[in-house]
Amino acid sequence: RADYRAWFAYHPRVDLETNMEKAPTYAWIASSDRNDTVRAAISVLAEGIGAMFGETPWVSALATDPDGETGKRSVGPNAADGANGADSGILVGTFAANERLREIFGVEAAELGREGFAIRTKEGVTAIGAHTPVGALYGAFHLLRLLATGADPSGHEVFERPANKLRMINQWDNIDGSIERGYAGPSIFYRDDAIDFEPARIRDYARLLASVGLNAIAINNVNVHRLESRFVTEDYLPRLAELAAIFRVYGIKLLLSVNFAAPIEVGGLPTADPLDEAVQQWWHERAAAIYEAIPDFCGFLVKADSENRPGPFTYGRGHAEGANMLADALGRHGGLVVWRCFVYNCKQDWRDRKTDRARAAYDHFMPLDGAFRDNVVLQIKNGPMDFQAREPVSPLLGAMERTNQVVEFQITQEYTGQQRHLCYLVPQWKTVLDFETHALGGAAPVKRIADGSVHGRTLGGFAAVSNIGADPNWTGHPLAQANLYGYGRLAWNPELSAEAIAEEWALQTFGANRRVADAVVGMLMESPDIYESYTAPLGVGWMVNPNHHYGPNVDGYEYDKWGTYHFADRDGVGVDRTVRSGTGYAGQYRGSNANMYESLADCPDELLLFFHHVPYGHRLKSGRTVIQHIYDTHFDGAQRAGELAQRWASLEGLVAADVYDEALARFREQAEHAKEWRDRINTYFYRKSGVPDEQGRTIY
Ligand code: BDP
Repeated sequence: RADYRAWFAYHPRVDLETNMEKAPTYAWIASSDRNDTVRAAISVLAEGIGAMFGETPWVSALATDPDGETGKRSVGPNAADGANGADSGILVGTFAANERLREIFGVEAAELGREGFAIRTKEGVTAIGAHTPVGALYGAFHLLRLLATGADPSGHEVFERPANKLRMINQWDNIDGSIERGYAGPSIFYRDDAIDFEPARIRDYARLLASVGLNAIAINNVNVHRLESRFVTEDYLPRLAELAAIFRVYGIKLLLSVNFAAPIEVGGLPTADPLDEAVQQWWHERAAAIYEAIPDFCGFLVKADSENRPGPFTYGRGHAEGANMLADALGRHGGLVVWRCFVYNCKQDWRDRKTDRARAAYDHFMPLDGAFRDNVVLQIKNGPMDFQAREPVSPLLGAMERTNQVVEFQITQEYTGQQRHLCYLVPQWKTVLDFETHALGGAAPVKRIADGSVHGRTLGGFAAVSNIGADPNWTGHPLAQANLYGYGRLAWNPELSAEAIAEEWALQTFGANRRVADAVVGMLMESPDIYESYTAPLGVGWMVNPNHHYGPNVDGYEYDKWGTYHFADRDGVGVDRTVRSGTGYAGQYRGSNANMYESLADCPDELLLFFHHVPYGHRLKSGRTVIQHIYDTHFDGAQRAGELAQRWASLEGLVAADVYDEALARFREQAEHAKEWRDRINTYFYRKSGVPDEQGRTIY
C-alpha cells in the first residue's frame, strides 16, 4: 500500500526528463564509517534516490560491510577522483571517520553540535557531515526531503541543528494490545498480554520518527497497570532491550512509563514512600538492572497522583520528593525522570464553583520551582485542561525559572475528531509555541521556554502522544500522517510555518503534482478552523461524549466530577475564571497576559467562554452576539466540512486509489457527523436562550 510508506513515497522526479542529464547526480554513496546508524543512512539514501531518479546509486562495499577493512582508505573521495571519477556521488558520515568531510566543512563543523548536520555540494560530491552517526542519518533524511520537495539536485548548502534536546514521542499502548486514545488499530508493540512485535514494523516506525528528528520514545501508556508495572523487571527487560536495539540504530532512546506503586505491586514491599530506604533501594536495583539490559536507556515517564494513579501524596510527600527519589536511582546511570504535570482533582463537585481544574497544574507545581534534581524534567500539557481544540496556553509554561520543562502535545486526535475528522494540529501547536509568556519580563515565547534558552536550562524539549497503530497506513485517516510528520519537524525547528510543513508533507507523500499539493495543503490549513466551528464554541470545550470523547454531548460532562464545565443556563454561558469574580485562574498569567484574559473587553473572542461567563447577547469583537456567533459558526462549519469531501473527491485518479478511498470514506463520515454537531449545539443553545437565529435558518 502506498500509504504504509507515508512520506517516504519517493515519486519519480518530474523534472527528470527536462532538466537532467542522463548521468545521475548521485551515482555512488560512500562512507568510512562502519556503524549501523550510518549504514541506515546509506540504505535510505540508496532507496530514496533510486526511486526518485530511476537509478540506484552504487554503494561502496566498505560502507555496507560490517567486517570490511578498517579505515585504510576513504572510499568516497577516492571514488570521486578514482575509478568513478566521471560521476558524482554522496559522501556521508562523521567527521571523525571521514577525512574528506573534515576538509569540506572545516571549522564550520564546530557549530553543529551533537545531532546537527551539514550538507554541501563540492566538486561533484554531495557531502553530508556530522559529529555523530545520528547526525549523518538526519542529514540523509534531510537531503531526501529536499529532493522529494523539488530542490535542485546539483547544489546544496545546509547547516542544521535541532532547537530542542528532547524530542519525544509517548506511546499510550497497553500490553493487551489496546491503545489508550488510539484511533488507528491495535498496538504495534504488544498483543495478548505480551510484548509482541514484528521487528520490521518497529524499524519502519523508527525510520518515520527519525526522519523528522525525533529522538526518544516512551514505549508504554502513562497509566501503568498490572503487567506493565513489571516492565522494570527481568521478566520483561530482555524483550524491551530488543526494542531498544531497533530504535537505537535510528538515534531513538527508550523511556518506560512506570507505576509509582511498583515497589508494592511488584517488589512486595509494604510501602512506596519515596523517603523509605527500602523503596529507594528497590528503585536503585531496578535502575541497575535496566541499564544492564539497555545501557543507553533514557529514563522514566511518570504520571503520579493523577486520575487515580498512585503517587507520593499517599505518604504525605510531594511531587519533588517522588521525582527526586527516582531521579537519584537513574541519575548515576545518566538517566532522566520525565514527571508529568497533568495532575488535578478528578473528584470535584460542580456545586463548588471555587475549584477549577484549569488552575491545578500551576497550583501544584509552581511552589516547587527549584526543588527538582537536574535530571528531572517536568512535562507540561500545552493547555491547562486537556488537549481541547481550543485552550489558552498553560500558564505553568515559563513560570518556573529553575526547573527543566518540556511541552506536551497530543498528536492522537482524542478531542479533535479521532482521526475520522480532518484536523491538522500544527497550526494549534504553532500558536502555543509562539505565545509570549512574559517570563523574566523579556521576549519569552513558549518555544524558547521549551528549548531552555530563556531560563538557561540545558534540558528541555517536546513530548507528544503518538497517533499511530497497526493500521496499514499507521494513522487511520491517511491525512493524519501530517500531524506526526509536523510534530517532529516542529520539535526540530519550531520556526517552520504550519503551511511550509504541510507543503513538505504533501509533496513527499503525494508527489510533485502541484494540483494535489495545493489542494491538500489548503484542506489541511483550513481543517482546524472547520473542526472548531462546528464543535464547542469560543474556547469553552468539553461538549463531547464522556469516556470515549467522540461526538457531541453538550451536557455530557456538565455535572461530572472531572471539573469540565460550561455553566450554560437561560441567561448565558462560559466559565468565570477572572480574579475579580471567578476562579482566579486568569491571575496565573504574567503581566499583560493576566490583564488581557481578566478583561472582558480585551479577552480574545476565541477564548471568551474559557475566561468569562457572559449573556447570550454579549457582543464579540467581531460585532456578532455570542448566540449568533454560535449559530453562524455551526452552520458554516458543517457546510465547510461537507465541502472537504468534495474537494478531496476532485483528486480522484491523482492519488493512489486505496488512499483516495480510505480518506473519502472518512471525509463523508465527517460531513455527516459535522451536521450532527451543528444541530445538537445549535438546538441546545436555542432552547436554553430562546433567542432565534437572525437568519431564520432551521434549528431543531
Ligand atoms: C486524557 C485522556 C486520558 C489520559 C490522560 C493523560 O483522556 O486517557 O490518560 O489524558 O494525559 O487526555 O494522562
